[in-house]
Amino acid sequence: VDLLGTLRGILGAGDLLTGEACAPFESDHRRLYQGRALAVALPRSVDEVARLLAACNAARVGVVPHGGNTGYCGGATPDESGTQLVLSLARLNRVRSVDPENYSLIAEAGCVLAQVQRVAEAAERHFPLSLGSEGSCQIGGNLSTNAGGVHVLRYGMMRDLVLGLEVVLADGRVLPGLTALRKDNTGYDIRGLFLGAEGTLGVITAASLKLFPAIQSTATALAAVADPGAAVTLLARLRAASGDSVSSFELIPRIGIELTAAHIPGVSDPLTAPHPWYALCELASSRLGEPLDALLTEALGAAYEAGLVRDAVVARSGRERAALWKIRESIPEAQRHEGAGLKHDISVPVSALPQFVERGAAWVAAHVPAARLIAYGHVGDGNLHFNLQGRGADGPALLKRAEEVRRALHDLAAGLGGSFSAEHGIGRLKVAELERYAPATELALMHAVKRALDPNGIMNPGKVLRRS
Ligand code: 2HG
Ligand code: ZN
Repeated sequence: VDLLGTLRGILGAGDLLTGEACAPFESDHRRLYQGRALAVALPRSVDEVARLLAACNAARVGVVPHGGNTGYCGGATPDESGTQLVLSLARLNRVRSVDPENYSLIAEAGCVLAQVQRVAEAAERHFPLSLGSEGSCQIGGNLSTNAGGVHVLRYGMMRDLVLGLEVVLADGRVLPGLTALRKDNTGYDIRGLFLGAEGTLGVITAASLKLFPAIQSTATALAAVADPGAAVTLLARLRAASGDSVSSFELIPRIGIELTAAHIPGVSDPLTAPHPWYALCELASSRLGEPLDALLTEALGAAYEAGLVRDAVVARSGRERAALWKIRESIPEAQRHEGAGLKHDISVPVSALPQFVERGAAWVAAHVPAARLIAYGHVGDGNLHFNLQGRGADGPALLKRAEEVRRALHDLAAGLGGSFSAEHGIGRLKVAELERYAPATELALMHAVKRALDPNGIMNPGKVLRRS
């Protein structure tokens, strides 16, 4: 039987794309990967997803789940064979219910993250996952990659925000699990397997998510510091001094200010003199009228007296706050303007972060002197985007050295008890890295789980694990 004919019978008119129409689904947003799809399916119900997977499983056709396509590791791009079906969850995009008293809501996989944040806000609640691509990334992708972002230090990663999941298994069976329970000790954490699995075990179609009290007061500052060590010490002090109300703490290097000011309209250096490093700090509280500005100003003043902070600016309005965040959020875009570069998404214990930066920067200076280091990100989580940027014609030469640079930096992170993938996942890009750094026993268990849940190997083949 002709699979496309079967799929057409399952889906509504216009919900199966072929030929040219597949193009937007065949490459990642950075265009590092270019695949070719058999077709793109855009189901509108869980039942359609289930029937579609059953059909693909029977036909042994690979299925590549696809969300907002904002990933960094090629996890949502089909391979070059033209035989894989891309399964877009975009039309499964309803918030099914909100339960303010239970502090939870149920959202379908294709909901855009910002949409979920808005629905929570309308119910006087807060959904805390927040990242640069929140206007286009989708909940299914956030769940499948265990997304992080800028509030992890306070609320945890996506995995920590999940109460229940609804999943369609590779053979089309539906795993119903949209509970909204904080407590539920009933055997193995089967649902947990799908979080961070990048669609290699099944397709998440909906999730029951945790909400928090609405944020009523915030205070935001950009503090200049001498080095990442000072930033780490400042964070520890701020957490203690603020009743643990630090909700973001992001490291920005001088070059981050320079590149965003050069490329992004409206961005300028808010301080009078240049400094080597900056920390973007934010406090947040659910209490109305909490004097967080005063608290932050006082804590930064004390840190200045102690020689920890060199200068600082506290935002006095929503506009000033947005301007500070714009510097941080625009770094990836500014990097794109500068041409080719290498990205690394490492994490180490927060206490080891200064050492990582020092040793990593020394390695880059010694071995890749032409590259500019742009190390920035989520200090509070020990997670840095340790990126190397080429300059014009140097870009392609830098890309040729990706393997060597990756090895040095990932070995350095591993040596400090860290990870080569903090929040961007494995996708296609880091399959070999997982094989190298995961303990052999763990890798064997991953393959065993994969075989158990997807015996025909149809779910996102070649992502996370090598095809076996
Ligand atoms: C961020 O924190 C994203 O801005 C992207 O995770 C990081 O571009 C990057 O390397
Ligand atoms: Zn990040």
